[in-house]
Formats: sequence, structure tokens, C-alpha cells
Amino acid sequence: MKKIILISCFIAFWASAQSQYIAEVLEYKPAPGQLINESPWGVASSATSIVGGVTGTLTLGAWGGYVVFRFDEPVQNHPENPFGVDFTIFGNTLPDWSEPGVVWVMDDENNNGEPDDTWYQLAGSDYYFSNTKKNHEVTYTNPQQATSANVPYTDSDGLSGYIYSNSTHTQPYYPLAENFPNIPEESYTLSGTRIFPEVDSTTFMTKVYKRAFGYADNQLRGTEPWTTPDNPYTNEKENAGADGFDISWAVDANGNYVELDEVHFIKVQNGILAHGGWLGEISTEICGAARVIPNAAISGREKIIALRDLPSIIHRHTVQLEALAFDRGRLMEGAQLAWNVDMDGASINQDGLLQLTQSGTLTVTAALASNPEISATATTTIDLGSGIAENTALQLDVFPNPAADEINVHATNGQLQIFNARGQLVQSVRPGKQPIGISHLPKGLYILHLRENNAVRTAKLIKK
Ligand SMILES: [Ca+2]
Ligand SMILES: [Ca+2]
Ligand SMILES: [Ca+2]
Ligand SMILES: [Ca+2]
Repeated sequence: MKKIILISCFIAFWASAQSQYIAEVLEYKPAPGQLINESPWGVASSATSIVGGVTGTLTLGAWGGYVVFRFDEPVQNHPENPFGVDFTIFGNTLPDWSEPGVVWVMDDENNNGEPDDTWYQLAGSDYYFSNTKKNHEVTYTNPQQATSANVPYTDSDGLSGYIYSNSTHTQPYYPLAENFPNIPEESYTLSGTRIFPEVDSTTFMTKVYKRAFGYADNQLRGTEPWTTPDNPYTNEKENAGADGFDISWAVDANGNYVELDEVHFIKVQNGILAHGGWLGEISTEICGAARVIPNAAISGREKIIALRDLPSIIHRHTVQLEALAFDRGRLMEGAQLAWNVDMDGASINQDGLLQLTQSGTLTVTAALASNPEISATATTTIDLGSGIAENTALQLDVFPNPAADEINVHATNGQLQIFNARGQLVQSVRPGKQPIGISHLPKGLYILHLRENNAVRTAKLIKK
């Protein structure tokens, strides 16, 4: 009897939890990328991997690539959802590596069950920055090679470039008809919003700065239950972590907030067109999404400052800074900010114009004048002398690489951390003279961090 009760409880729990996850992917149209046409991240079946849980493997490729999905019931903009967050999207981000996806929502206004209504963008922290481009377009052209080759693109500003091929992924990067029959074989154009996070390639391990809030594949995941969201307005990782979204952030094509009680369809689209050094193009990855369960008992900070990224090294004497204040994720228009700088030879005026007369390490703070506890900080290096960014690459030597059973690193102290492609720490050891066993790890790409004193040396490892 006891056994029967246990089983039926388990089934009921499983069924209710299941319904909080993605029920169906309606469209998957990626941009070219290093994981495209390759299992498990970039083939047609990758789209179904994000259904029913948060451990799927779906890449959107370079800028503009997208996926459209729905849950089995509409996502409610429920007033008792913690922090206003209505759903969470789970990516595979790393601690210093963000691949921000712009999120759009749609209400099934004509009640036909099809995503043929109006897309409203969820305006994240970068939406109002002066360098964000809306209605941007990029056209990708198939290089028509049997193996990987640079994929040329042109954008709606008349600029051109390449999605670069690398030696790790040798298949064609342009979506092939066998996997993506909906993508023309010659070329195609994607359109959307393009944001400009700072990408720091001065170190061996390229760093892509995290967005303040409102982008997919941006923050690390937390812990179950996945239906209790992170507070997107704090730096700390709470509850499920990852990236929570509030339907109340939705804006129309003119940037005006709209009021939506619920949405039926969600689109995630890579918002960044940039190259991450040997790590390849920056591509949003999605592992799943969960609807939030209302809980009026959970609350927290509701205001946040978004400070536009500073380059890791500044060589100029004047820099225009930009910061915006948000209340529950909506822009506080006309909010007064208090700026502060902490370095001799640096000053900043009320409008955020930074003036520099000497080199050093600079920390900038923008705070809400009416509540200085709400602030954002950025630290950067000022180098007015050389005019050339010093290469501070700290590479960790690993051999053999690729490896199947064990690896050796050139280090005898510190702590070696091994992260998988989802950014999860899978192993942490103190390196010594003995090889480090890795035979238990699944095949794939890993990132190694060796932390010793205050420095981090990094390497990419391919596990065979
Ligand atoms: Ca909400
Ligand atoms: Ca419809
Ligand atoms: Ca948080
Ligand atoms: Ca990613």
C-alpha cells in the first residue's frame, strides 16, 4: 500500500514539474556558426533537446539566429511571481563569458495557435544604450565548401566581416539544407536588435562582459527548483540562477512599454556579432526554460543601475560613460545619477564625461542619487603612455591535448578547475607531479582554470 502511494505521488509530481518546461519548438533558424551542422548543438534534432527540461543542447549560431518555442499553457505575467520574473531561460554560460540572447514575446492575439501575431521585445539592460542598433540586418553568404571555411557577412550599416572557421570544428558552418531546409542555400538575411557588450581579447581567455539583466545565456545557473527564479536586479545568484524575464519589460516597435497579461510564444535571438578569439564566434546557447511558480513570500531589491561596459584598457583622455537606472526592469526616465571615480588624475562631470590626465587603475561608480545603495561599478586600466595594449596572456600548457585518460599541466601549486561546455565545474584538483585523470569525463570541450595567488591561467581541453 505504501509503495503504491509513493509511486502515485511521484507520478503526480513528475507531471506537474514537466508542464513548467518548454512543450514545443516551433521554429529553429540559426545563423552560421562553429557548432552548426554538428551534433548535439546545431542540427535539427537539437531543437527538441530543450523540450521538457533544462539540460538540452541548442546553439543559435552567430548574430540573429533564433529559436521560437512555447509552453503547454501561456506564460502568465502573474503579480505574485518573485521579482516580477515570469520565466527563466537556461544557457551554458561560463563565469567570464556571456553570449547574450535578446528575448521576444508574443500573445496569440488572433487565437489561431500560430505565432503570426506581434513580437514584443523584452527590453533588457542594453536596450536603451545609445550604441544599441534596432532593426539591424545581417546577410550571411554560403562559402560553398565541403569543410569549414570563413562565412562572409554584410550588415545593414554596410560593414562586412567573417564568421571565422577554426581547427576544432571542421564541418561547414553555414546551415546546410539537409539540416535546415528552411534556410536558402546561397545566402539569407536575419534581422533584430544588436547589442555591443565589451569583448576583452587582451588575455588568452577572451572575456565577454555580462549584461546587467534581461538577456539569455548571460548568467550562471543556480539550484533547483528551476521554477523559483533568480532576482535579476542583484549581482548575487539566487534560487534557479540563470536569466529571469519579466513580461512587463515588453516594448513595442517604438520602444514604448506594453501591458501583457500572458504570452503564448517566446523567441530567443543571438544579440551579439563578435569573435571570441580561439573560442570562435559568440553564440547564444539554450539548454531549456521554465515557467515561474507564483510565490508572494519571495521579494528582494527591485532597482538596478546598468553601466555600459568600459574597455579593459583605455588609451584616451576623455571617455563618455553611460548609465541607466531601472525600477523592476523598467527604465526610470530622468533619474539623477551620482558618478564617482577613485583615481588621481581622473574626474567625471554630471553627464558622465570622464577626463583622464594620468595612467593607473580606475574604478567608476554610478549610483542612484536618491538611493546611493543602488549602484554599478566598473574597473579598468588607464594607459595614456604607450598607446598599445599590452598582451597579458596567461596561457596554461596542457598535454596531451586532445586527451582521453589523463593530462599533465605545468604547475605544482594552486587549484586546477575543469569546467564543461555548460560552465559547470566538473573537477577541482591540486596539481602535482602526477598526471590528472580525466577518463571519467564525457567527450567534449572543457575549459581549464588554474588559480594561483591572484592570477588565473586558462586552457581549452578536448576530451576524446
Ligand atoms: Ca511579471
Ligand atoms: Ca496567432
Ligand atoms: Ca541575482
Ligand atoms: Ca553559450
